Amino acid sequence: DPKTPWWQTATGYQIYPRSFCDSNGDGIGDIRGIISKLDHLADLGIGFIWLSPVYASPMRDNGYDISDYFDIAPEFGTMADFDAMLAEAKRRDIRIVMDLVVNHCSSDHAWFVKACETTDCPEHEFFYWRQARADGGPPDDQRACFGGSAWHWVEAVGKYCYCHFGPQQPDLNWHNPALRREIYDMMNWWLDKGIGGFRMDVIELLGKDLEGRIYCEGPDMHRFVQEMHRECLAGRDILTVGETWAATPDTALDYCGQDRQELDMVFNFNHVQAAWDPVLGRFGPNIFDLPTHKMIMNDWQQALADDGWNSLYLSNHDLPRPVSHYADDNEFRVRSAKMLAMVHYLMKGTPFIYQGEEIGMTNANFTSLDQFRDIETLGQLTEQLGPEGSNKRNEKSVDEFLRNANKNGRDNARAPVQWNADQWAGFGECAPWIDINANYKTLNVDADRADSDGVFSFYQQIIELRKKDPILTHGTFDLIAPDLPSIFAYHRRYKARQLTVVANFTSETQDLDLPDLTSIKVSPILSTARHDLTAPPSFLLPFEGFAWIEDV
Ligand code: ISL
Ligand code: CA
Repeated sequence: DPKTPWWQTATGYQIYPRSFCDSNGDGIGDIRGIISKLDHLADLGIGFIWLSPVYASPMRDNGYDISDYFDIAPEFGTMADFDAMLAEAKRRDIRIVMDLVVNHCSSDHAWFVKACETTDCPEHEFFYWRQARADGGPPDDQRACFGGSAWHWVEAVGKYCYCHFGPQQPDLNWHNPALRREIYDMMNWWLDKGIGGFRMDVIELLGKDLEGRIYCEGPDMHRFVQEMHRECLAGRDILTVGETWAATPDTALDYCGQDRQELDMVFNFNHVQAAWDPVLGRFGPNIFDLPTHKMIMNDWQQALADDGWNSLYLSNHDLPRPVSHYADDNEFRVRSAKMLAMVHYLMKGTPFIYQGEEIGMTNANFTSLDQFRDIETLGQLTEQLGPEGSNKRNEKSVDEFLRNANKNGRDNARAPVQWNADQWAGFGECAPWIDINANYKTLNVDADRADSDGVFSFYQQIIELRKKDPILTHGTFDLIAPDLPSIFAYHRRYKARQLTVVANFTSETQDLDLPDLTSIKVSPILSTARHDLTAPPSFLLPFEGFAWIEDV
């Protein structure tokens, strides 16, 4: 077999610490809470954790606004807790991949504080400053991701500062060499501690060209990622994955092609955005369409067939719950959860499971605006309906916003992990910082794990298969019947063996008369509903999935 890096057979698991497990009864998940659940993750079989930020932060964006890259936020614990987590994870053969948020920092970071005190300190150049227009307005009309102008007026400096996300997340000026040196030293400090690599937050935004109004994939971005590779990543046995909303099958290899010396893989968001309203974005209605989804998956599989590597995921801390978004979170919830995992995690790439997905958790379904916590959701609320008291806010418009935020807002994934049926769902000992989904009494880790036919045990099987069967690591990918509106089917082939995956994305039984399907006796490897199948079925039950391997 070709030489296989560990991250090609390992499965990842994303932890959003605030919502994972609260060890000390303050309502906020923390590092000690994570340590207490490492056995759960070891049982699942994962090889690494992607840990969302735990660094010191005022938490305006729940840690994606870092005020000290060398320290741990007190609500999450201490550096000693972090080191203990690293060691405890290592004991279980689990690596820890850190979130690297270096497109911006917090306005509480010492760099920004100094940058505002005086203009002739090196730190002042770490940020982007512009004069006001003659009328006092911002240099241009760019909107911030979380609402309002992207140009934030800083009175002490008498200039505008560029903030792509929120006004307290000033963008870092990557064209400044001293800034880059600071970042690389910081990265090496963490890598020397023995972490398993980095997930790189909005890496495509580095080196933006504000004059030319090119924010994403600007002219110097790849140069900086290559420099980062030379300075920090080269020669280390780590995993790197970039968050890239703009990457396409045509540009993916610019980040992860072997000869590029940049990253191991990126997160593809083409399928995520394809389900968003073209104008209203994520807060518009959901327009998920299976043929489009299949085409995008196929394009990425083909583009990275021989070079680079795919990441595979169904959700993360910014996205809705997969059963709610792609399938059914009600009657067929369990079957849907298994089917989605089967279809996506048997493709070529490294799966990233988001916390709670391994038991098929569902969207939060809030009923009132005051339950939302997310800076983006609240910012977009104001952006779309005006501030509280505005005449654009009425029962109808609020209802509609609620409906859309419940479908696609970021708080869906941030409701606490449901561990058991006790009060507070076993998350902690008091009301958490964000509401628990009422379905925790029946939908929880204890209940699901007690069921040998539950979602967890199905995920265990997938993860185990990925570790041991090279067809999953190296096999080719061929989509079957791309236009079929209700069925996702594909083949993978490696060394005279063929894997076939078929799945029904609808709530109705579907006939299965696809071309390219054999009818000989086969060995099923995964089945989401019927366990007595010994040949490819002639129909699929609602949300049923089936996978088998045969010699060819
Ligand atoms: O969906 C989005 C764009 O409309 C944003 O919510 C998207 O999540 C963001 O562009 C990129 O996300 C990453 O960086 C953000 C942070 O809030 C997210 O949690 C993180 O994943 C700023 O650091
Ligand atoms: Ca806590």
